Amino acid sequence: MAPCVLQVHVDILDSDDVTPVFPSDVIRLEFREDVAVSTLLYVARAAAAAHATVGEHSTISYGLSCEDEEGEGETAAAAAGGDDGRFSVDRWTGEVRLRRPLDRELAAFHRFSLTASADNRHFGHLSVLVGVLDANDHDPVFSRPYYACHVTSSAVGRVPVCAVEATDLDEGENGRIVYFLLAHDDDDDGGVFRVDPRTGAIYADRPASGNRTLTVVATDAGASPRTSSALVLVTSDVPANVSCAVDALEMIVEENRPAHSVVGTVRLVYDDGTNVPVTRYQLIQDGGPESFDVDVETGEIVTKLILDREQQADYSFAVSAVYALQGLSRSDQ
Ligand SMILES: [Ca+2]
Ligand SMILES: [Ca+2]
Ligand SMILES: [Ca+2]
Repeated sequence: MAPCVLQVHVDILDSDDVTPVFPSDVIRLEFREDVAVSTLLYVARAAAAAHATVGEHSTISYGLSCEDEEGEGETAAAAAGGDDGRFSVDRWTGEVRLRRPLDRELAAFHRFSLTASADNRHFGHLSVLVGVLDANDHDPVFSRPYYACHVTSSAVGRVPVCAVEATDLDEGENGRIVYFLLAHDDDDDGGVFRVDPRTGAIYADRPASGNRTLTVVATDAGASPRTSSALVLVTSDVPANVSCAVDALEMIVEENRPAHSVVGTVRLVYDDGTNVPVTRYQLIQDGGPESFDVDVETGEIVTKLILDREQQADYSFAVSAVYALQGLSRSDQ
């Protein structure tokens, strides 16, 4: 019998002939940490291998896998998403999307690998490096909810009476803190205290008596600044000096003005010129008809009747003020 000869033709393709090729080995991307989940980050495009037969190896599918810290090798758990599922790639379109939020304060850098394959056996690789840029997503945080400050007579000027401190986890201007004191509508500090906007040190420009509460604010320098505040409880052993200040020691009023015409106002002030909170003013007239009156709350002095210069040209009287100071009630004339 004649031998049956079967001619077999074998094409040997090395892996280069069937492995899809990315345009480069590595690509670097950068996104702000507040980029929305589902955002399209990148579209992978691998070219079919040169010798791939149309209809056989022309359909490329993509996959995504984590790389380890050093970027060497790949973990086996890969197909669905890289970096604990933070990123995903569409198997057929190559669209890479964000699946979980970025957070620069936790990870400023991510790395994963895209794969492309036409036969599910030979894979082309693309390393993707994602840099995470800062967004201003943290408020300044004070080291304490409130601070205690004690003022002495000598602690004036260049020596800070205390210091506050706030930190901000953001980067650059988003984390640079500026301090300022909040002005209270009802305070009469008259600018006694100031805070160094950069260091948070608090200074008293004048001896300040009495206890008070300041509000210190920390704001970051981001484009949309974020702020927080803390209380500063100030105690003082500076004795309060109280003195009378009269708008005009010599008040002049024209004769024949109707009753209840305003003559002037008396005030009681501290040494620094701020008003003493007076609870009651009282007018003391020695003898004669009572020609004047004082508003018990405002210290405003008014006439009680029509004055006649020919009858009496000068009047003299005293005003007493009752005020509370450090728990004591005092009366000054
Ligand atoms: Ca963040
Ligand atoms: Ca911030
Ligand atoms: Ca941030």
